[in-house]
Parts: sequence; C-alpha cells; structure tokens
Amino acid sequence: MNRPRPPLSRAGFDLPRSHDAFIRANRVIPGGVNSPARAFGAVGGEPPFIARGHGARLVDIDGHEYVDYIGSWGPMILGHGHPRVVHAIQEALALGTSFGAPTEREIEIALAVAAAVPSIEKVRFTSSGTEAAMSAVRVARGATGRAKIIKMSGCYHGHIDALLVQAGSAATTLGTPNSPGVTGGAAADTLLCPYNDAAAVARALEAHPGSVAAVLLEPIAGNMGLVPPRPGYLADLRALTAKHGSLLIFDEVMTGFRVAYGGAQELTGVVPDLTALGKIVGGGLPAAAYGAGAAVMDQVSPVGPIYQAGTLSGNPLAMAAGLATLETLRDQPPYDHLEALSARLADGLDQAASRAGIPHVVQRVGSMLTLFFHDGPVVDYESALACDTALFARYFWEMLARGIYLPCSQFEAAFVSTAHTRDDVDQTIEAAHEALAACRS
Ligand code: KE4
Repeated sequence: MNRPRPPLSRAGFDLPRSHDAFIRANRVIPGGVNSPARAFGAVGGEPPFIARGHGARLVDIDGHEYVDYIGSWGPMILGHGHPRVVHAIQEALALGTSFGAPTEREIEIALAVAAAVPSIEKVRFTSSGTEAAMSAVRVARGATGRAKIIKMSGCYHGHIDALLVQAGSAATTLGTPNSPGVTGGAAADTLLCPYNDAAAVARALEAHPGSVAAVLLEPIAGNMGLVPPRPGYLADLRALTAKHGSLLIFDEVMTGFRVAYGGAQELTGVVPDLTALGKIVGGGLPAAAYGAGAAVMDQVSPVGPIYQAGTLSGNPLAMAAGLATLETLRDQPPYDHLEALSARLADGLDQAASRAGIPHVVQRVGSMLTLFFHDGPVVDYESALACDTALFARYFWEMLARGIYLPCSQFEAAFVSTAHTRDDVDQTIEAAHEALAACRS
C-alpha cells in the first residue's frame, strides 16, 4: 500500500499510525476516504488521519500538530471548536437529533440567510452543496421550461451527472461526460465555456436561442485554485443572461459568507437569479442551501411543481451549528481582520517563492488564496492546468513536514480562519521559505 511521496528534506517526519489506518481504511472504503479530495492523489503519499481539531490547528493520530489551511475545505471560517458553535450544537443535541418535521430554528437561519444574501428572498436547505447546486439547476430548468445549462470549465459544483462534464472538441462547447456512469444523455444539455470569457458565453447563448435555462458558475472560482473573475466578467454574464431570458446561478457554496457576509454577490455587486450555498452555512455540519426571489422559489414543491426533498434537510444540529456561525459572523464581522491576515500570508508566500527563484503567482480574494506554480496569472482552467503540479506536490510535503497543512492539490484554495493568528501566519511563511528552498535543491 505504500504510495510514493516526494522525497523530504526534513527527516524524521513519519506517519506510522496513519499508514496503518490507511491500510485498514482501504479494505472497506474506496481509496480509504469518503471523498476523493482527501486521498492525496495529487501529491502522492498517504493522508494523515486526524485525531482532533482546535482553533486553527489539526492533530493527527501520530501526534503531529498542523496549522490548518483546509478548514474542512471551507466551512471552518471560525476555526475548529468555536465555543459558540459547540454550545449551540450541545444545546440542540439535548433536544434530539432529527425529527422529520419542521423546527423553528430552520426559520431563524432561513431569515439570517435571506437577510445576508442579496439574491435570496426564500431559501431551501439541503444536506450538501451538490444537492444545493443540483436543485438550483433543476429550478432554473423548471422555471424557464428550457433544458440547456452553460457551465465553466474548471468550476466544480458537486458530483452532479449533468455537471460532471469536460470540454468536448475545441470547436464546440458541448460537454462530454468526464466520469464513467455519467451518460451522454445526462451531459447532452450541458454546454461548456472557458472561465472569464463572456464572449464565449454570448456565442453559446446565440447558438442555442431560447434553449439555455441558466448560466452557472463560481463567481470567484476556488476549484481551479483561486481564480478571480476579470473586471466586468460577472456584470457581462448578468447582462447576457437577462438579454437571453436565461437565469444566472452563482454557486457560492465556497464563497458564501467567506469573501463577505453576503458572499461574492455582495462583494462584486452583481446579483444572480439563484444562489447555491454550503460549507459555512452549516458551520461544519452537513447543511447547504439554495435560494432566489420568492417568485422563483415558490415554484418549488410543495408550493409549486418543481420537486426537491431530503430526509435530513434542515437537520436541527446542522441548523444550530450554521445559525451560530452566521450570527457570529454577522455580529462580529471578521472580514477586515481576515483580509489583513490573509494579505500578510499571501505577501509572505510570494516573497518566499521569489527568493527561491520559482515562477509563481499568488492569487487571493479575502481569506481564500492559492500559490500557483505558474509563470503569470491563472485566469482559467487552461492556465491552471499549465501549473507545475510536481513541484506543488514536493512543496506540499515539505510544508506538511514543517507543520503546515495545505490543501492537497494545486487546484484548491487555502482558507484562513478567525482562529489563525499572526504567529500562525509567520510560522507558515518561515516554513515556506525553508520548503521552497528545499524544492530548489
Ligand atoms: P459538497 O457536495 O461537497 O458539499 O459541495 C459540492 C461543491 C459545490 N460547489 C462548490 C463551489 C464546491 O467547492 C463544492 C465542494 N468543494 C470541494 C472542494 N473544493 C469539496 C471537497 C470534497 O469534495 O471533499
């Protein structure tokens, strides 16, 4: 089972108990993980198994402590074990875990989401971001009576059949399935355009008049690594969709409550027709949501004919964790603090890579950032794929051995939380200087 990882300059870093756990896990769980992103496929080696998290730190079962920049892939904006969130979960737990019946806390968090997110008047909770994005697409198709969806290469919206597509031939925008089990039929109504290319979207809309239900994208992309929208890109999509009678869907599963309390649509001023939320809205428990204006959302069952459901949707524990998180973010907005701390980190990583003489670019929006091993800006999936992923893998392990846990792929964003301190950031920058120097040797 030993999976090769890049050689380490820092001796003595080993994960014997995690190795044993990984062997046992692989016997009963595909790849030993419950989500492929955790399997270290992009960086080699085997993942540490985590014993506990506290604040900005993770501790693995071999006793190694790390400064955590995964943050559960986004949810943990308040860090691990925030007292207000823990207390809220404990209070809810004492009353029961799931009822299959409505609770008042669902009203409270729905009101908080509607008050925060400009595009949302009504909201429906789900248990995952995949469900939220899938439901938003279904609502767009049901509300418009149209079938086609335009998505952007490099954006990820969860494991939805219709959206697990890759670019077909260069001449067309038709998506082709990128996973076995996704049928041609499921992908037949999905059109693909490059990110940051509004002209391509205009061409796709003009090539399929009256057929496109929605244009769907991450308004600030995090699943290629952090790729911000070019100035005017989102506004152009807003105008194009309005012109063609298509709906604009922002997948803010990652950016919602992250880049601003009202997400990317608050930060950019571009308001979509539908929004998918996840991660932070559940405060670290399984919850996500999709929302829109009342006229659109009242077409969702049981009010309207568009069906969507879920046994654990609006789960009391997840609602308690999510509401405590949102209330904390609303009552004590951390965004200026996160901006300053994340800027310090980004500048430090930039200086470390420059000192090592490594072609790179650091891209950041708020507390989401990526150090790309790419000479020049990363503006779309094509430029992201040109990154030096072998160098990233070496850098990843050199940082892990120095107690810094980065997202285990060049094509992910790192997250800074309110639990990270200036000392954590400075420790990270110091480790980056050593790690990048080691990568050059
Ligand atoms: P979930 O179904 O994983 O809750 O959400 C899917 C999803 C939807 N939209 C966006 C913009 C997302 O980033 C995600 C999930 N993000 C990945 C990491 N980039 C989750 C990690 C994983 O799959 O384990």
